[in-house]
Amino acid sequence: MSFFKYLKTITVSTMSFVITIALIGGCSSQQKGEIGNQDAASKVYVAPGQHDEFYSFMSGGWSGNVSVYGIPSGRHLYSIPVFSQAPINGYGYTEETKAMLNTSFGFIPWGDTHHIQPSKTNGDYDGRWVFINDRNTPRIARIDLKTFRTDEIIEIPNTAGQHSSAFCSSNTEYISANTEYSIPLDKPLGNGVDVPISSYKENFHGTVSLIKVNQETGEMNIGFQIQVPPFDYDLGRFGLGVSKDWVFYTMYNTEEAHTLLEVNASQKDKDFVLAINWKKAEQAAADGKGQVVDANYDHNMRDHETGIAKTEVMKQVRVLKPSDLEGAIYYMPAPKSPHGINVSPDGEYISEGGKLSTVVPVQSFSKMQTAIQNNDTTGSIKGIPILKYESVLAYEVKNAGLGPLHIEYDGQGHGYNSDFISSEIVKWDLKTGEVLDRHPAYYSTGHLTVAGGDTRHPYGKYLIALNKITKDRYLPTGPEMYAGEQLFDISGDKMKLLLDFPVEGEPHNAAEIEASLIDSAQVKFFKLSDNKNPYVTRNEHDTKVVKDGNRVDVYMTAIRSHFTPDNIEGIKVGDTVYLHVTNIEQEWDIPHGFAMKGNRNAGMLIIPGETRTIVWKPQSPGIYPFYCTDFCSALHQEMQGYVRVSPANSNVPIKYGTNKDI
Ligand code: K7E
Ligand code: CUA
Repeated sequence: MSFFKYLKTITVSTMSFVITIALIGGCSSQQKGEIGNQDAASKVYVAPGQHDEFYSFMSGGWSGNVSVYGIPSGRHLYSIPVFSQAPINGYGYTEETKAMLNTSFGFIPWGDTHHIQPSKTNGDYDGRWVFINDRNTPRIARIDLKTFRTDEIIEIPNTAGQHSSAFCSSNTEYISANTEYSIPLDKPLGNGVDVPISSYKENFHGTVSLIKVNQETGEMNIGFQIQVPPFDYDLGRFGLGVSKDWVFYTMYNTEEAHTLLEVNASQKDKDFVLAINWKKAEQAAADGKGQVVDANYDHNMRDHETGIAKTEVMKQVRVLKPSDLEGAIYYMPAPKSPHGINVSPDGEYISEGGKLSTVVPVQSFSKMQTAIQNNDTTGSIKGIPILKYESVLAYEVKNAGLGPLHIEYDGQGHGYNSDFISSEIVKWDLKTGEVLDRHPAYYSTGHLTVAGGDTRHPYGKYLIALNKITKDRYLPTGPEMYAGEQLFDISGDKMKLLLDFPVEGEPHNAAEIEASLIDSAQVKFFKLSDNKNPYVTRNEHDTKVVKDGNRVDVYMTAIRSHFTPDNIEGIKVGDTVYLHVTNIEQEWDIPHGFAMKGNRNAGMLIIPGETRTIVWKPQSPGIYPFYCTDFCSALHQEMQGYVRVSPANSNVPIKYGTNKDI
């Protein structure tokens, strides 16, 4: 054993000992169900300087973003701005990033993220991208895992309350996104959008959208939509393995209620899973089936050359009807108001969390195929045949707890479901549905995630319960608290609770990707020579201030520990000043920040090799200091400058410089 390894062993065991003592000391945590032993502490202990085994990407719910944690430590590594402006680095405030938040409704600086899905190759994570939905303004984002940045956002027309999204097929051919709140549609799909709410049954529609992903670039484009009955499409999963050509969605409100849904959408004993053979649907679209209709939706992409996001307004979309998909679209009955749905790693089992039922039904893909061949149906709805519940059912998990919401698989022959009402995780045998273990969770679990649980080969080691109610688990932070996650060890017969950790916003869903798929490919800084931003300044000699009418462009550089220029005069009230700052460092983890006194805007963080632009409209004459916000060097405090703003009618000329009287 090397000396350092020896030292590490001592450190680990000493720390575990300390943690153990701490846990034993707190008997209240014992009462709350902790195992509180050295075993648990050492399993989540990642020594200083060591890295976690997994990245956990968590949706942020109403944060509108994605946060990234290390597993098993629960360390918060980063938050990725997606649908919400992020003053932390200027995302959505800088000229380069603003267009990412454009929509057909205008600039929308906030979102509600629910379902994160990593890209896949052959049904396993490939570490290229993660996709996530915005439920409120229907759109889907793609995050590049080399930079942990949002590279693309596409709006989804003809949908609302887009909850049943963003799910990814086995080879990232498609991302799927569906309507939760059905809406009226314009002609030729509907009778127009200005209709009475009470005409829901006649005039409202749902759509399923399949978004094609470019295999090289990741670029998304809506392949086609399918117009479906006005139910509330809730969650979905693509098949895997034997079922990989299919996609499955849960739905509620087959009652087609439009008010007091908590009562009116819970009338029927059964709702449905919608099953679509997306390969056949793709073929139907390629054959020209359906119709191409007018639409209006924004597609925002970051240009990799200039680093500037651009919006393309899209004007058309192809929409298919169930009648175009004969033999490729079916309903399978499910217990009332099902929520989560998942497909087992081999693709054979499809199970839903029937949140108002105490059983978890598990359907068999092979039985479903037989039922389709035998035309084993009980009628149809708007051209979609309904397969018989009993004909496709593999088994029901009895005693699945109260309020089963979500399901995951570990790849070792087990399924797990979360329970919102009885606050527990239930483990069952994937072949028989026999309940093998149950463990309390604190409290009211929504999604749960097994590391790699939605792939062909789940890692299976850890399960995370994403709990809604945090209550007494942490030091209180007033009336508002972050959600709390619980990490379980699922490597043995019995689930063991290892760790509680609070997380940003409300993570509805998470995905764990093994670190080795991502960490070695990280971009550390951008090559200055590759910077094609039209406002780049590659060296201090090229810095300048250009005034054209009321527009002033400041071409500025930042390097430890000064800006060039750092004294500027000749700017007047009424001018619009574009501050283009290029970080000319070429080293990892040396960002510079930029903030201007009185600017009605955020500051910005500029990564080495990049140019970022913030707009400033000075309101009154005076001297305006600016400074670097990121403690970049021992002389960081000195990284500052002054702008003189003169009255609108003054004749102070443009002058600028660093280390001279201008
Ligand atoms: Cu169950 Cu939006 Cu997937 Cu929350 S969702 S829990
Ligand atoms: Cu640059 Cu502080």
